[in-house]
Amino acid sequence: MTIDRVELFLCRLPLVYFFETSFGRSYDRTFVLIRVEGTVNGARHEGWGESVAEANPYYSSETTETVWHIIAGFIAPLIVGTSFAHPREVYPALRRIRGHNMAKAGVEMAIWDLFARGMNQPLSKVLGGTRDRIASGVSIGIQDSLDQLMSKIEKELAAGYQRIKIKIKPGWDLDAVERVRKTFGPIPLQVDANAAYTLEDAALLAKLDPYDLLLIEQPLDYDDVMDHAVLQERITTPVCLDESIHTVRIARDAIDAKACRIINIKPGRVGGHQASIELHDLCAANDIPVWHGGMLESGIGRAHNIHLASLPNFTLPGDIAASKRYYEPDLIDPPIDIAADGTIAVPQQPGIGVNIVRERVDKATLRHLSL
Ligand code: OSB
Ligand code: MG
Repeated sequence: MTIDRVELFLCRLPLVYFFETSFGRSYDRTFVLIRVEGTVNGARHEGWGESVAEANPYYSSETTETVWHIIAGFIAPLIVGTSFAHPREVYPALRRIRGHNMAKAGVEMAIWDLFARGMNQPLSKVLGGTRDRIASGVSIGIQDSLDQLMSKIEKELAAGYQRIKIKIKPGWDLDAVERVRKTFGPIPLQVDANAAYTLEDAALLAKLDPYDLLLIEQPLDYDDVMDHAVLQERITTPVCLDESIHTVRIARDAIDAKACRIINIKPGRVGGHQASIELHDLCAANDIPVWHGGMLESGIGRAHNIHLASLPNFTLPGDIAASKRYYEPDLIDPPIDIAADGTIAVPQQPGIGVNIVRERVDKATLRHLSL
């Protein structure tokens, strides 16, 4: 496989419903799409990826502008004109560039799509996926009131989603969880703090223990492992790390330190599909269940996530939901939807297996670059 073009699209789409985490509320999403062109076994193909960096450096230090800078200035020059026997070689080829996993992942994942299209196989097969449907859950942001939160949860349960995740922060935690349990009983429920607490809050977080949560996601800081290990000793709710797991090596350290019992995999955070497969395998070997996170992706990134989540150790429902919860219309047609049993079908067409509507991409594009 030889890559001969990398194209960048800086896009913005309004969200169907605002999304609020412990670091703020968003009404739209700005992201970079990556299109690659090249030759696989003598035939020309394209591939698409989506970088999950946001306009601001709040979830991660990367932003859409750093992604643009790093891809245009450093990744594309290493990729354009280069031949790879397999997309698993791409991430190691970028080793000289430290960090910037969201930039690397956007390009690496586009190359996996290109390769899978060239092999005439769904991406899931090429990644080693073993199921044709994935279990879907929803991530529900902080609302203006608990009543509003209850009505959102009611709607998502009625749609069939297999588990509910609510965002928490100091002041929007115990009361919210208590109210959800009182209203909905023993539904599969988990919480995500996006690093809003410190070890000083251990006693408060222990008060969540009786609510039988599936997990608490990233209670402490984004660069912390060891405080999470201390916290896990003080609470019975399983700790799940998101932000802290930037690399497979940090995951190994976190598992060894007993800093988490569950890991959330987002390919954008760890550098793409290859690093995600390695993280998935490491977790499987250590009896750490994994689930697939989400970053409010458009249908392009969402399709990649669905293929990756078809690997066997993704045993908990992921944050991969129907397109209509996020964007209307989505950049793909037909949009991604869930079945009544709360599962999503893995697309069976070659590559990511969804139809990208170019007019919609063009309409959402603020800036374009071809390298
Ligand atoms: O922490 O999982 C997170 C969205 C943006 C940034 C971080 C997170 C999230 C979500 C949304 O929880 C998951 C989704 O529905 O895509
Ligand atoms: Mg999270």
